[in-house]
Amino acid sequence: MIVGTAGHIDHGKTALVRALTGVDTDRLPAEKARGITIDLGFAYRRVSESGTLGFVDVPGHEKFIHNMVAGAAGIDFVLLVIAADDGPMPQTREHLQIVDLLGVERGIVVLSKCDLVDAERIAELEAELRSLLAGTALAGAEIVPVSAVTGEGIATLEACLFDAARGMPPPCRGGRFRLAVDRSFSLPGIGTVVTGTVFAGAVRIGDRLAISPSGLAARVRGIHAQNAPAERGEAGQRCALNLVGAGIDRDCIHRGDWVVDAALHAPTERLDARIRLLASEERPLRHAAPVQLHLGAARVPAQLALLDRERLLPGEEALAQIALDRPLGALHGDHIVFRDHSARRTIGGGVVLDPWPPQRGRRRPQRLAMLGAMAEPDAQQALLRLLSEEPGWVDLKGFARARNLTAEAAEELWRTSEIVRVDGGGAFFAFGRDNWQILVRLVGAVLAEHHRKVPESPGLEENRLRLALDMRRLPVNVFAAALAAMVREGVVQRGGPWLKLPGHAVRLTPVDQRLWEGIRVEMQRGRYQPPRVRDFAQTLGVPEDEVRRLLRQLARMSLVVEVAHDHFYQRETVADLAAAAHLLADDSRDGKITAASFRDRVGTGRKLAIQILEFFDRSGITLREGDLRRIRKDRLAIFGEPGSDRSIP
Ligand SMILES: Nc1nc2c(ncn2[C@@H]2O[C@H](COP(=O)(O)OP(=O)(O)OP(=O)(O)O)[C@@H](O)[C@H]2O)c(=O)[nH]1
Ligand SMILES: [Mg+2]
Repeated sequence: MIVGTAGHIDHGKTALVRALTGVDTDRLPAEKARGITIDLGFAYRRVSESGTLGFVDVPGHEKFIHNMVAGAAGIDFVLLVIAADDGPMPQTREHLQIVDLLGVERGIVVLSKCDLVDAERIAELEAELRSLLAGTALAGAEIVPVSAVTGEGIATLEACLFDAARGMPPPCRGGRFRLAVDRSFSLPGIGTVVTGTVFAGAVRIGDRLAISPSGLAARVRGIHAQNAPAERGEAGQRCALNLVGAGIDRDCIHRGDWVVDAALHAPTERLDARIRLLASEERPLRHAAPVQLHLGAARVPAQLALLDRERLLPGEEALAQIALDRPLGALHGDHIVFRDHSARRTIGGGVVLDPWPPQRGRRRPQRLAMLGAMAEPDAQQALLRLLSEEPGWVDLKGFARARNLTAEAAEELWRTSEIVRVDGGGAFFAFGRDNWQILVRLVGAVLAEHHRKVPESPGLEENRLRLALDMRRLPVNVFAAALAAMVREGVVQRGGPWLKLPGHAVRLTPVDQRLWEGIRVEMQRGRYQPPRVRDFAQTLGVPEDEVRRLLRQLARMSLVVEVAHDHFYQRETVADLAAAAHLLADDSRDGKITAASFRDRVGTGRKLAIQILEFFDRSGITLREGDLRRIRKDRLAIFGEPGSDRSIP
């Protein structure tokens, strides 16, 4: 369990941590000189059976709230320290608001410096504190009076703390590894060390990880978990990682970076979130307000764009898109805190819904409905709700990454959900079953309509089909994956670049049919040396363009093949020629053929024989090696069975 302090300056946070751990966490010379905490302090306390408690001591000074937020992100338990003589002060309230916004649900209120006041004052304060805590996650928290000077109450506090540690739900071990870096330094003889709180997953010595947002790769050479050497570290612990790798040194890793499983490295400059403006704010938050955003241990200037309203009143919630001044690692469910742009006060916070949102159409009703679905805490509920909203498909890789699902957890989720999965180009998409049926029917209807209207067309090209779906325009990659699945299922067939319904065959117009019959007679007569387009035009008295158009259409129908420019063969004839080349190769000593031997075998002129062989090279039937060619038997069938003409010379 990781315990964080919180509270106003000078109220005794550091003294309390020393009373609990024996460690003075104020180590900086400036801290010693001024008697205040400036940066985060860390200490540990071994507790027999429930392991070790990690303490993060934060500064109370209002100038160092950014350090406080970085330290408080990721703590499990808060000690809100309030000096009994002073009572609640401005940073008491602000720190309380911050831990509340960060979603810290467990904690104890510590009334410090009890040696300075009488029992009556303590009783009075307890009543005052109850109203301060009302409406926050600490509303029901225990209030423990202590004195770090006399030691009064420390044993009671310890007992409460150990109880809490035992009662802590085991940290959610699921998810890929993710550590929020709060320090990076280098140790002689060891090298680069980063420390931070593990937000999710586990790490082992030897693991290869990424630094985010920089993307540097690092290997874990050593681990300290909760201040002790360890083979592994996991969620709910503070860890120090000794990292090695090209370009890895203490200056390339900073507070606010993440050390993550490489699959989680996807920095973003835009977040969609559900946000809340503190009730203590005097004015509404206007659209496009500039703020300082805190996420994990990071702090970055940002702009808040309200999505579902023009202004946000104090105490209200809204959906917002946050544009960041520089990229940041973020995942669904991450808590954020924002302060005014000059960082003088905390004004609100929230939870990340979509770490990679679109900028265009961000306020459209469909998009807001998607955000509503993403707000579902349960991954399966969220997935199914997303699939029932427009546009009806989900990028599964993105979904698994946003929710930090391991490969196994993701696979299990896909398997147990009523979804249709399609894949293409390394991406995976899901459709809800109903939506998938609608899409299949729509594709079928569009193709059927096209076949009816233009029976001589072999089908629709992929992009024309996609655009014809009208209402359900899918991105190119999603549509390609969906179409590939439909082709596999056999509901759609692919012929070259054309998509058609099974059973659709191109029908020629009566005029074309007659022309084709004339051409075919001539082709068969010419056998391995059929006439060219110009010859047909002359003998049949038809314009060249007409002959060429028809032959190209016949090529799409796989009836003829353009072996050289304007030189078409019947498909069976090409299969015959391929078989001839094959036989010739079999007859030769080395299994190879020459242009001359092929010419002799098929009885054409030399120039044409070479054109045919070059066509075979292009279509992969032959493999050229200088003047020789080998036959690729696996490609022989691409022009189908040889034709009726088995009298191969
Ligand atoms: N009498 C008395 N003095 C205390 C007690 N706890 C802390 N102090 C004194 O109060 C002063 C401030 O204590 P710190 O622990 O440094 O306070 P802090 O909350 O850590 O202050 P920042 O980190 O700067 O916000 C020191 O001079 C302490 O000796 C206590 O229980 N009783
Ligand atoms: Mg301190």
